[in-house]
Amino acid sequence: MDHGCFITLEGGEGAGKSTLARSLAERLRMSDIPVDLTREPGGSPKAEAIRETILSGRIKPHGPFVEALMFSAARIDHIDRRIRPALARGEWVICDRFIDSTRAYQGALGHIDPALLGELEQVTIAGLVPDLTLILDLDPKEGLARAARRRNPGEAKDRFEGENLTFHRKLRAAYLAIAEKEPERCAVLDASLPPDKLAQAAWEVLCERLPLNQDADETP
Ligand code: T5A
Repeated sequence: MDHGCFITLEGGEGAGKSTLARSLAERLRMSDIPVDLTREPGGSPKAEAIRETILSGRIKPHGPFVEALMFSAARIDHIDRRIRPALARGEWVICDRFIDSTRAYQGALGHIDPALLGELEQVTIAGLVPDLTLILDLDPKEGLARAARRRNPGEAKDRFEGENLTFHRKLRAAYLAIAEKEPERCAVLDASLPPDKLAQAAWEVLCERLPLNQDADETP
């Protein structure tokens, strides 16, 4: 293959995206597929600096559109410096969060005009649409509990973990609406499954939808 596949993982707080991303990367590498595992916001030095600014909550007072601009600025650098070069080298890229996070958190929850956000998205990604997006669906109470258990003692909640349960319930609905609107790109996974079962379910989706030449029934 002369161009790698681009996979994104999406979902609410503590849904298990990072855990699943690591597991899928390991399994692809075992299949001799080179993988670049990355995340948003972040993934390149400049984007990581913007991540720190946004997640500290310093941008929150400026409102959701300014936050969307900041996420987009980080995304442009990440795409140019890391994602496109990796795909061009034939690597597969697994990205922990991408455009759907902006659509859900800033768009649906921040009530930004969808047409305006759509234009910003087009300028930002310039045609780089994921080949596959796995949406990890989980009761937000469970996701927030997982995120809380993982925090170090004394560590504060980040900008979005600090939002109330209603926010996180709406977020879950926003993700499911995206999946319903774009079923060819998105697959919803039951993130209440234990990590190994979730990884197997995700692997089966990869085998079904991407050019893997693997037997989907094979266990790791
Ligand atoms: N954001 C981001 C926007 O608002 N707009 C945007 O455009 C973008 C790109 C990023 C924040 O920025 C927002 C969204 C976010 O609020 P982040 O620190 O990257 O912040 O946070 P998250 O992406 O939410 O990642 P988390 O680290 O909170 O959660 P994950 O990655 O979903 O979960 P993970 O894998 O770290 O697991 C959490 C805990 O649960 C356990 C793990 O061991 C860990 O302790 N776990 C499981 N337990 C049971 N069953 C499973 N299947 C499990 N999988 C993991």
